[in-house]
Amino acid sequence: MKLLLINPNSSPLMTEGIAEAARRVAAPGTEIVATQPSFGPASIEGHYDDVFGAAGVLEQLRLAALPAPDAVVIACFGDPGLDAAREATAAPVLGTAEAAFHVASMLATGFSVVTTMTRTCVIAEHLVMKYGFERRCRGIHGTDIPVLALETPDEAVVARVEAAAREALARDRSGAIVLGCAGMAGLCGTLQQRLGVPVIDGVAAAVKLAEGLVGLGLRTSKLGDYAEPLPKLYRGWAGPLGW
Ligand code: 2AL
Repeated sequence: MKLLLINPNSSPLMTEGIAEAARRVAAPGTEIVATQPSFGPASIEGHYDDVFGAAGVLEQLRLAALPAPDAVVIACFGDPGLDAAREATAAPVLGTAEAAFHVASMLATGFSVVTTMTRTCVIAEHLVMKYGFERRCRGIHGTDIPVLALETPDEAVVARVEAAAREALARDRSGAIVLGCAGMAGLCGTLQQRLGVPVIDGVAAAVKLAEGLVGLGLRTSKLGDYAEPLPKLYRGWAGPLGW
């Protein structure tokens, strides 16, 4: 199967790291095609960045239409453009946060999220509420590590995430840690080894869930709000993105 992995930020180096993490867990028959938008922010660290990241996801989804991917993963913890992408294709589309929350909930009664900039915590909080995980998510913790510092993480960065995770596990009485940034994908194995609890990277979780959905022959419902967008004129720079 062809899995389109879209990094919604415009950093090719981060795309490479995320793609590597995805390929480590992908089944032999899964081809990971990784890409990032041609425009927009180098990292997504707030609501403003998120809007442009979402538009970039749709740009890449439109460009990848032929041959159509069998599944799509949006590799950013804010899940930018997830609902819109589900309108734009019938292939299953998975978000990083959404996939991580589902997987964490099957491994522990409660989980904590450890993320990047503290200001992004509210974005994760909104997603917890949107997806209905309020009863399972016991805390969301910022580390104030900039997203781009995760492109080439040194031991100081890993130690900061580890310390935040340890504090979260104790303070929240959680049994699992969800990594709150796609850029943390490469740290997952090390952190799990050091913490001794399940550590969930949403990118890997989304890849495996996508393979599962494709294996089950399931596609996105086109009944209701995930039906194709209504055709209309898109003006200005967004012209080519109109349906
Ligand atoms: C992210 C992410 O996953 N990619 C990005 O650019 N920003 N999320 C985050 N919480 O910082």
